[in-house]
Amino acid sequence: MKWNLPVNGKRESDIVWIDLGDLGDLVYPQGPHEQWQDHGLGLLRTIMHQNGLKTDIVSTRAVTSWEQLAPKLRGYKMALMNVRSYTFPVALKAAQIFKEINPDGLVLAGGMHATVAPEEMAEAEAFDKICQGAGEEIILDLVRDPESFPRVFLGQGSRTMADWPEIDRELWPKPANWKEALANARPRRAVRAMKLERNFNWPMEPECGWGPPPVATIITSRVCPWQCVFCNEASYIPNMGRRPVSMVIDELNALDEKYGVGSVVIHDSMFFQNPKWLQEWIEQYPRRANKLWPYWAAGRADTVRQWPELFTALVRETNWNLISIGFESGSDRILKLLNKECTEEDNNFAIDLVNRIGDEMVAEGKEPPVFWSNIMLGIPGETDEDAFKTMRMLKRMKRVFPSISYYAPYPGSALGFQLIAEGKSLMSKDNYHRFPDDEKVKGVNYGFYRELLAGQYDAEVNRGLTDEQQQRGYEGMYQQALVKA
Ligand code: B12
Ligand code: SF4
Repeated sequence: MKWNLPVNGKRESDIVWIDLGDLGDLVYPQGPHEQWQDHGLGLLRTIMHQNGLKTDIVSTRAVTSWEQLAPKLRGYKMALMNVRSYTFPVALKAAQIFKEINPDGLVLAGGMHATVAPEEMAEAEAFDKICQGAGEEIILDLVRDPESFPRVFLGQGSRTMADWPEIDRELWPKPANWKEALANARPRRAVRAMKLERNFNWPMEPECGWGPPPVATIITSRVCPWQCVFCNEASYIPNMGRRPVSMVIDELNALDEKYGVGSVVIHDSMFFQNPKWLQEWIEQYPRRANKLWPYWAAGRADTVRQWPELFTALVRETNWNLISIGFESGSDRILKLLNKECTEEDNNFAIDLVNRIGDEMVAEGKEPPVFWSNIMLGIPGETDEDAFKTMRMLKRMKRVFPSISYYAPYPGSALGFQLIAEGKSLMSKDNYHRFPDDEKVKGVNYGFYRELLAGQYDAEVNRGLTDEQQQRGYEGMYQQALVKA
């Protein structure tokens, strides 16, 4: 039998992890975020390797066509994958290819999509075992004896993240080898692959404009307790103790000593929760971390307003310099509809506070904090005036990276389930995959939003704003800020 090497090196096992994402994302990525590594895969693969279950890795992101993927999967007895709704189409195709060339092979799948849409997974014959929920406490038993599990079953997570091992980052996929890219892609793309390989900093992650490379992504908490109707992950991820501050710092220091760390991305859905933990972070991070690395992390406007001193101390003392806030909308009507539990006033409070802290820091000769501002447009029920208010809110922010997306009805969320049930979702199972400007819900006038982002309604948006605010977001800038969602 002809054995093709997996993307990242020698074949060492008859079990393969298939890392999922759009074809080519690790060859000639469209944007930085597609290059980020999967902590679910990293965690489970680390647990397996530490317990003697060696695996190989193949990534759909490191090839540019299905024809390239197929030979890399030949000869394996088992494939594992972490399926999210946005990777479901890729997962399905990869599983089907795997089964075609390894008819006796088994595909074991878990992840968010398996958790929230198990019936969609079960419909596809290619998935032999489907694990809903967390997998860290069952992965070893599952791989050793898959037949002892029913086809669809509930996994088991750790009680606390303190029980998770540090991810062995060398188990993450590498960016594509440029020579392989040259053999398979057009020369210009191979040049991009070469640049990517050089700048990726594997097994750390690449720079994405948020902070200096190499970037360390980490997760300190697992679940956000709020219930926004477009997200509400608390309804499908069980609560779990946060990783102790000391473990987070030890891990960053160890990564720094081994690979070097330039900046940190804290991938928690909600970093700014649990004041006791945050207070400890303020006390320990500046003292114990090898360096006060700047970091990206997420918060909410209402809690910024509730705990302004804590927030200010985090920004000033721990170098939280990229503050992701899910503002979503600048209109109370829409915020209510989303069950965001934040008001226009909360949003304005957070904006004014960060603007002020930024001005003070500039005056002190320091780097000011910047918002990563999550905004949704095209929410069912949104009026033109609601959308103008949202854009107006964005223009109040002095220093901001806007991250704008059209609302996407993901399964798992209350509003997503409702729109799917009403037949209004345009996100079909073969098109969960999102592009920034595609249309996601029936009845939404996307033409209006495209024009809005292109600056055609600037006169309405600028109403009531100061001259300085009006200058912000030059024509077309918000259009470029539209992200894949
Ligand atoms: C970090 C993160 C990101 C990062 C990095 C993603 C990456 N490369 O992994 C970034 C910022 C890029 C991102 C982007 C997006 N994300 Co995101 N993201 C997360 C977040 C906050 C953490 C993911 C994580 O690492 N969790 C920790 C690991 C350990 O958990 P896990 O991967 O789920 O794996 C566990 C289980 O699922 C299970 N498991 C997994 N695989 C397997 C396999 C087997 C065999 C078994 C047995 C078990 C098993 O065991 C693991 C250990 O417990 C989650 C929310 C969350 N709290 O999980 C959202 C989340 C996954 N993202 C989501 C969404 C919607 C998006 C976006 C579309 C958002 C947007 N609107 O732009 C984009 C899409 C990006 C793209 N490529 O197109 C949704 C997915 C919803 C769904 N139904 O799938 C989530 C759940 C957030 C939410 N509540 O809406 N995201
Ligand atoms: S949108 Fe943000 S605040 Fe709301 S539930 Fe999701 S992570 Fe939590």
